[in-house]
Amino acid sequence: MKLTGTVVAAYGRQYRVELADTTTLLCFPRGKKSAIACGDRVIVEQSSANQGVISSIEARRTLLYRSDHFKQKLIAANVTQVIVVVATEPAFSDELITRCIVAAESQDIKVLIVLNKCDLSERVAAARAPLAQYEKLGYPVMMLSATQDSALLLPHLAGHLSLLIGQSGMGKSTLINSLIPDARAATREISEALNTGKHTTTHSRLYRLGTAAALIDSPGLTEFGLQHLSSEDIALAFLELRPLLGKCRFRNCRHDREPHCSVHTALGHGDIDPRRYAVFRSLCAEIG
Ligand SMILES: Nc1nc2c(ncn2[C@@H]2O[C@H](COP(=O)(O)OP(=O)(O)OP(=O)(O)O)[C@@H](O)[C@H]2O)c(=O)[nH]1
Ligand SMILES: [Mg+2]
Ligand SMILES: [Zn+2]
Repeated sequence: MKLTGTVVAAYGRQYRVELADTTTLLCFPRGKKSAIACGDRVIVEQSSANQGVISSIEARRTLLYRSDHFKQKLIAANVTQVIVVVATEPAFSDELITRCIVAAESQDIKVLIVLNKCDLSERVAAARAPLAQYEKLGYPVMMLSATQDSALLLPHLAGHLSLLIGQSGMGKSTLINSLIPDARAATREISEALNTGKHTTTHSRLYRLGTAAALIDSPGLTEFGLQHLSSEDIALAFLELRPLLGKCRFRNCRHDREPHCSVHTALGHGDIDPRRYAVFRSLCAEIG
């Protein structure tokens, strides 16, 4: 029997697929090679009461993945909103935020930044300051505490498949548990008790929030390679560069040290944040 379902968890070569009646099947892909992501819509042939074989993947609306010289790693499919989760502690990386935004922009996905753990009030101001650059570009920044007022997020979730992404320890899984009471996602307390190491969440997992919203929790990022993007993709993913593209003297300007470069002029005028420009250059250098 052929059924349509949604991949709600992807671990190694096994996938948990949710069917229309909300039951789930443990599934394996047909054939050796598989590139299936959490959030994928798939056609499944049920092989037993609780198992099945994935025979095909439906066309994706969006696909997020990481890549370096050696490998690609799928993060999630069909996401319509990327929620970058940072926290008042531990410290977070500006560069990683921009990489998440670039990945989202390259797929035309909406971006929301959440500053979590705002209950640690003495740390809020320092953590908030570096986020102003993103707000200036038009990315909304929400300040909340997963343990106290996660409901503030609800109006932003309606109608979306949102991906929670960010470094380890920022509170992504805590947010999931607070928004979805029966989620039971493992959080740091649990992994410390079990001594399972630094990253608590080990694979992406989709959770439904009522019928009109869903969230994907993902493992903490330490790096986010974007080698699959072209230099044009990268430039277009920086909103502040978009109006400048095509205005340099050289058509193939790399906005590095070329004369009469519109990006350098804007940088000199303080119209572009030097930190963002630095990430732009490092992304370009990586695809070299
Ligand atoms: N004070 C405070 N602590 C929080 C809050 N949210 C999460 N934490 C704590 O932060 C730690 C990490 O939370 P997790 O939810 O496991 O973090 P994560 O982002 O899912 O981490 P990975 O799965 O490793 O990527 C836990 O000890 C949480 O209790 C918050 O709003 N306030
Ligand atoms: Mg987690
Ligand atoms: Zn230029």
